[in-house]
Amino acid sequence: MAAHLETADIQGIILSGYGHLPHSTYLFLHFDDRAAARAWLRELIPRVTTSDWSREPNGKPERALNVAFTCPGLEALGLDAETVRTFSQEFREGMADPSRARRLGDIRGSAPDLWEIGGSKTAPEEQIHALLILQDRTPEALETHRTEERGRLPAGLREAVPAETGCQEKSTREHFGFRDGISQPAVEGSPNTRSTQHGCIPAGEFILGYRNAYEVFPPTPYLPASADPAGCLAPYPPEPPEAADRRDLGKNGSYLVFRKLHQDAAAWRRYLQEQSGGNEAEAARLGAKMVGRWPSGAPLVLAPEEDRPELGEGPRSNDFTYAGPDPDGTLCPIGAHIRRTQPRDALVGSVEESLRTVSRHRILRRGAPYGEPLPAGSLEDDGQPRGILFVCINADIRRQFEFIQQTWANNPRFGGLYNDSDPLIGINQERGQPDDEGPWRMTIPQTPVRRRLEGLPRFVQVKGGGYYFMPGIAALRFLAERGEMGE
Ligand code: N7H
Repeated sequence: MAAHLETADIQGIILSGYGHLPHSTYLFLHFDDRAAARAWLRELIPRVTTSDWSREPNGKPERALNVAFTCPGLEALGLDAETVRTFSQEFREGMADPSRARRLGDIRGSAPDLWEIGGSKTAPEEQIHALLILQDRTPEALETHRTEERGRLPAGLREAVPAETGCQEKSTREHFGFRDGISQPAVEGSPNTRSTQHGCIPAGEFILGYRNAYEVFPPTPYLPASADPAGCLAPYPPEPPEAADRRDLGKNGSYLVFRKLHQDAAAWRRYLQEQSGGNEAEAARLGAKMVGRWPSGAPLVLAPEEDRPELGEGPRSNDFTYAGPDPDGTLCPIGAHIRRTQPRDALVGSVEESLRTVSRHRILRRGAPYGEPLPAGSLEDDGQPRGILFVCINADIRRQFEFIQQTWANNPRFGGLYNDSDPLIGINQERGQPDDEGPWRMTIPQTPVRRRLEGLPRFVQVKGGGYYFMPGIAALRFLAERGEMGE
């Protein structure tokens, strides 16, 4: 039976992509003063959007506000070292840590020492402590919202780096020309979930305090009950026999991954043009083979020959598998971006085994494109910032986000391939990198002979990132009111 989710305690962005609020802004805050930070948080909590929309006038929030913290941010709020140690290692180390960067393939032009946000060269006084995400219906409403929230930042709190702004309207395409954000896991027990043909993913894959795909509770941060005399927090562990002396700081919270990913749209267009000898239809076909969907979102498995926009909309857009119709990747290449990042029933062994394994490596994607599109037809980079503000939610960063990036996207031998990489987010050729360090390729099975794309440029560059903890509402209150211990 699906677990009952405590929606009023779960931040709204965890269970909803807020499709009706496509305009988003990301404020990166630094706390200079602990008391000011706590006072700000206390005052912020009533405005935090939860997943309980039962009292919203039109059944949906008019605007959304969600908040998450880095590990230094929790320390700056006064969380003691012993409690901080109960958070996951990857969260404590942070995305810019050399061992995380190695796993993620954040090297050369994507290395954390070059980042604009959260990089390894960030001075202590510029460190990011909190991420405030605002979402609204229109750019004007977003501007008003941002001005209001900025006006509420007290002395002792400031923006560490410039804010980012994204837009994920249904009609807009990301910078390589594709519809994005189509496939999301269905979360068991969520009010917003429509189950897919393969059912739902257990809530504990995305929310701490519920059973996950291993049927156990995900690791969660905790603290001694003596630190929570008012009993704000849930018992830990979440089921009997409870340890009477511990409280669960993670309950109804999650981990949020942020990545600023620059897209070189001109390089993408040039590469497709070169590889197709200037034939537009062939360029579109190759682009679709690299993504696994056509620009409309129609999946290649269902529309192998040409784009069929009616298949890019609605439930059909996600109603497909690989093992039966396409075991060899003739319709959708095994190395295509969507097949690597969610291999569905075709990863290992039987269909059931594959689905079970894949269910342990899912993420809820919540990001949005940023920047103006490269003008139509242009093949030259105009130097403007554009890309995706990639945001995803998962209960276990290492087993979910990092695994997808490292073991599926960056893996040269993924799915029986040899020396290929994800054409969108893999470690491909950077400007000036000698050809013999390659081959940076992608295999497209087809008859009579397979096609090999060689010398794939690194179209996507990492410009920033961070690992955040997004607490439940009770835990937010705890952090604001009682977090100071052992001082
Ligand atoms: Fe990807 N793109 O816009 O071309 N992605 N992605 N992604 N991605 C997907 O199915 C893209 C990135 C996933 O369930 C689509 O929603 C770009 C990272 C996953 O079938 C398109 C960038 C990671 C899926 C893109 C980027 C992922 C997915 C098809 C970087 C994780 C769902 C639309 C700039 C580490 C797969 C859709 C499924 C789909 C694009 C990044 C993961 C069009 C440009 C970093 C899990």
